[in-house]
Parts: sequence; C-alpha cells; structure tokens
Amino acid sequence: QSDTRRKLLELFSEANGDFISGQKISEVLGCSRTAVWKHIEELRKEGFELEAVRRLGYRIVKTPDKVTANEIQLGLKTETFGRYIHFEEEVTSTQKIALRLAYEGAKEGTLVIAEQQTAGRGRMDRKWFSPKGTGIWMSLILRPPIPPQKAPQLTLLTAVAIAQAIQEKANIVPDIKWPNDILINGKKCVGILTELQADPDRIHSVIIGMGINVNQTLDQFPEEIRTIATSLAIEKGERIQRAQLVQEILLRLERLYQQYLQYGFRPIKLLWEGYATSIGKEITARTLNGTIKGIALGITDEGVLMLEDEEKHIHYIHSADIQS
Ligand code: BT5
Repeated sequence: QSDTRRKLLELFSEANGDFISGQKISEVLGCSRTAVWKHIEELRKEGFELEAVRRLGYRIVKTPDKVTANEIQLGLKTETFGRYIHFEEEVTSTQKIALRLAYEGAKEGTLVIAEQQTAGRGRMDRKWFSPKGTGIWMSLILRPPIPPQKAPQLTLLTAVAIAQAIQEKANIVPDIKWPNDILINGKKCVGILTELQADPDRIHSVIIGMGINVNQTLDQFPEEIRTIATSLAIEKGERIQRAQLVQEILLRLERLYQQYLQYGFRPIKLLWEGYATSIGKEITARTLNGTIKGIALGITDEGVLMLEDEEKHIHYIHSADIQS
C-alpha cells in the first residue's frame, strides 16, 4: 500500500464527505490528474462508491464495510498504530503473520487484519471461531521497552481500550473478565491473546491478538459456543461498521499505551477496575497447579489477580481460566 494512497485517504477523511477537486488532489499527492484517476479507480474496485462531478471533483459516498487497509485508514486518527496495515481476505491466523512480520523487523504499531481466519486460536491452542466478514480478527505488533514479566499488563490495557471503544461506538458498557475476555450480558464478545517474543531480560516484540464478534447473528455461531458467545449486533440490535470500530480501538490503544509507558500500570488499573464486574464476587480459578475457589479481591498494581479463599488465604494468580 503506497504513501500516495495513504495521503489520498487522509484527504478524503479531512473532507468528511465533501468534494475535493481533482486539482487539489493532484497538488497534495504530487502526481498527475491521470494518476489521481487511477487511484480513484482502484478504490472503486475495492467497493468504495465515489462520485465524480465536473468542476467539483470527487467525494466518497459509501464505503464497502470491509476491514481493508484503505477503509481503516480513511478516518484513522492515530500517530503510529495502524499506519502500516497488512490486510488479507483469508489467513490461518493473523498472529502467525504478525509474528513473521515482527521477525522481519516490522515497526511498532503494524497491524495485521483479515476478513476471515481458518485457524484462529485462543490461549493454550484453543480454537477461536473467525467467520468471514462478520468480526474483527487482528493482531498488533508492539515493541515496549518494559521487562518481559510485565507483558501480561498489556492484555489488561488492551481490554480497557476495546471496552472504551465498544462503549463509544455501540453505546454498550461491557464487562471485563480477568484476564482476557470482554463479556456483554454474561456472554463472551471479545477475546485477547498476548504473545511474547523475548530474551530473559528484553522484549523483542509483543503481538496482541484481538478477536471481536461484531455483526454475527446468533445462528452464525457454531453450536458449541452458541450459549456462551455473543456479538455487538446481537446485543445492540443493529449492525456496526467494523472499520470504524477498528479506528476507535487503535486510537484508544495508542493513547493508553503512551500513558502506560509514561506513568506505568496504575492509571490503567483504575480504568480496568471500572469495567471489571467480578471484583468482590465469588469465582473459581483453574490454574495449571489446580483449582481455587474464592472471592476476587481485585488486581495488584502489577495486574496480578488476588483471590481470597475460604481460609482467608490470598492467592496471587498470574494466569488462569475464570468461572463465576
Ligand atoms: C481467547 O482465548 O479468548 C483469545 C482469542 C484471541 C483471538 C484473536 S483473533 C486475532 C488473533 N489471531 C488469532 O489466531 N487469535 C487472535 P481463550 O481465553 O483461550 O478462549 C478460547 C475459547 O473461547 C474457546 O475455547 C471457545 O470456548 C470460545 N470461543 C471461540 N471462538 C469464539 C468466538 N468467536 N466468540 C466467543 N467465544 C469464542
């Protein structure tokens, strides 16, 4: 995806649905009117509807409701997150591609996104259903200057960013379930998978995988998760533009990430607690070392879950599956 295309989309974002003259476009892009016309044709092929009127120029009438790089970058307000986007119609898993790009030196903020995943995965190699054209399946590459043991905090930070974006775009206040789920009315709508590439003392990259059910109807969920999963459209009763939600998530993520690097995890923790409804309630944590039942007291300043059992012992839990 070229710089010229990015500039063109920026122009259209600023125009906000108004006409931009061909003259102005060719000036800003530094290319001929014919070259402008070629870019416009490319966008049309991708499903953008563009109106062309003599003397007025071009304007975007309709976007295709896909999650292509062009559509996400039309209206994107971030500085670095999503400024480079690797889009594919179909992949095995966006995590896999992001990992490869990270090895090849991709910059922080690089986003991999697909319309469909054929082998989307959750934690511990569980399956993540990622049907075509209905959800957001994406992976973001970060290179945070933090010690590797702090990487799990980024999962919590991501959960806050997605919760904020859902609140903004769908007008629903979701629940965050420690560590990596977002629920609406008790059903899972979002899953986050954080994968770390690091030496013992230095992070090379962190890949944040985000799976968000956006426009699925109930019958589009496979039977095995139909009673535990939901989508934003089911909860809200109307479809949501996925590209706009991606833009909002990237913006929130970038802001929180900058805040995190400057001030540490504490401000993120406070926001996180505002969305975490399980705090103060009884939960069961299945860890690799066994199952613990107790009251969730909250998270530490490091993002570790504190669980108080019947004997008033406090357990510090770094990773687990939680049931309420
Ligand atoms: C997660 O794992 O929740 C992390 C999911 C991360 C998915 C993203 S999509 C982009 C990127 N590329 C990938 O390949 N993955 C990431 P976990 O907590 O282990 O939950 C997995 C469980 O969630 C499964 O065992 C199912 O019960 C349930 N599940 C699977 N697909 C679902 C869906 N679409 N919606 C809700 N629940 C689902």
